Amino acid sequence: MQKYKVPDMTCGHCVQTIETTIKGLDPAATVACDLGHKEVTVATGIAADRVAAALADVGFESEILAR
Ligand SMILES: [Cu+2]
Repeated sequence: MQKYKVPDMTCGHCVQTIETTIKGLDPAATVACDLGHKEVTVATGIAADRVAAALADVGFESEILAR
């Protein structure tokens, strides 16, 4: 399970953007956003660096906590 810290994820709209972006990379991905902790948990076969790069492209810098 991949885990990311996403400090700029502050509301439901951010969550929507993040989910849509990750599912755009991998439609089979499972994405869980924890707004309180600003953490995103992802189950996917896509490399964490690619997921982080896609999030950066839509304005969300992230720190990979688990790959
Ligand atoms: Cu937002």
